[in-house]
Amino acid sequence: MKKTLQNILFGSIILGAISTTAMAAPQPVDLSSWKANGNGNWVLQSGNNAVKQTLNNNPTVFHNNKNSQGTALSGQITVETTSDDDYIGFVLGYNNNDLTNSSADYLLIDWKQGNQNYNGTGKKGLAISQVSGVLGDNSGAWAHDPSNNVTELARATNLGDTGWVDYETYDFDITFTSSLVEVFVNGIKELSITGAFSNGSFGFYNYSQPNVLYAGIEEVTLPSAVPVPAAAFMFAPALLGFIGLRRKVK
Ligand SMILES: [Ca+2]
Ligand SMILES: [Ca+2]
Ligand SMILES: [Ca+2]
Repeated sequence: MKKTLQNILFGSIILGAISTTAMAAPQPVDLSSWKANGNGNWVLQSGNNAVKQTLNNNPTVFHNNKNSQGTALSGQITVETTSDDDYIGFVLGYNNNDLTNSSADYLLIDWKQGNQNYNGTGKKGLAISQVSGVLGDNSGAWAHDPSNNVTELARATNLGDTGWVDYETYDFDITFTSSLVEVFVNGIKELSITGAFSNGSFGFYNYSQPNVLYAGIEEVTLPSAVPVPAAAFMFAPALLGFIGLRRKVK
């Protein structure tokens, strides 16, 4: 388990719950049962623990087709080409075929490499948006245009105006709950939003960017929020100290 995921889990324990069960080390997620939507070509890699999307085309999603709220998700993403400069990322709270669903309601985490005028101005950088309806090859997906169903909620703290780099592998960690979504890149918190988020699946997202590899995906169920037992207040200072020590050595 990566340090960031451990910190998220310890943070959750302090905030709301004590788990009496030892957590098993997460296993890489088997992607062979995931579903592809839209105009992509998602090619499972040997072992079914990685997938590469190969087409420069309209929005496409590859998702786990189950409710994923209350989980912490992690893995690596790499663009394996120097060609093009477009969108890579994730969806949260997605339901099958939402790309073409006029009633769709989910979160889009997208990251563009370079600025580009096409359907409006597509800006480089990492952001999170609310999708409310069909997501197509238009100013919604390209420029986060609310009139085409995409409303940008926040841009990343450090990477909000910074594109991804060709052939560089990024670690990501995502916390997905009904009221909080956080995104860490290489262990650094980049996005944190609160709200009332709809349930649905976790998935990968590409728009107009070929040769995007997703690998090492892990999913851990977060401790559910329950009233904090008195013992938690005894443990919390020790845990905080522990996390503080870990953060200093990053
Ligand atoms: Ca490029
Ligand atoms: Ca482009
Ligand atoms: Ca393109």
